[in-house]
Amino acid sequence: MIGDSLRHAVRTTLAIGSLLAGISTAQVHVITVLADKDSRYKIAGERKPEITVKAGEPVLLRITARRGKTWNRDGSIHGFSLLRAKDRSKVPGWDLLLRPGEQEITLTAPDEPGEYVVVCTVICSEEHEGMNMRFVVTP
Ligand SMILES: [Cu+2]
Repeated sequence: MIGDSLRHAVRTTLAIGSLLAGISTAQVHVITVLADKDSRYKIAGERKPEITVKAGEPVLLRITARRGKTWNRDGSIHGFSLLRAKDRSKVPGWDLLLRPGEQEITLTAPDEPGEYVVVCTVICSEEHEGMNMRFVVTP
């Protein structure tokens, strides 16, 4: 009797869990980026990497980072920091430090549509200043 109700409770919990998982994976915008050893962001299939998101949408950033010539004492090898293009101000929650290998970060797209830029914040080589990419938020 107790066993039955426990099994029922477990089944119900699993059902709700897979339902929620289905909803979240359907809505989240997965973006795959390579922060490469030559101090460049790369996106598969794009000659010039660029990210476009919808204002306020959930984003799963899947980044693989490869070590350049230099890195931070704390082990960060590249940064991924989002700035508003008009005044270069940082977007809260989007100031990331990357470790070697693949990492996944859950984020929320900025609420304000417009032009942004992603910049590296780790001095990763003499090419570091050129490590940036366009980021567009659509309404
Ligand atoms: Cu870098």
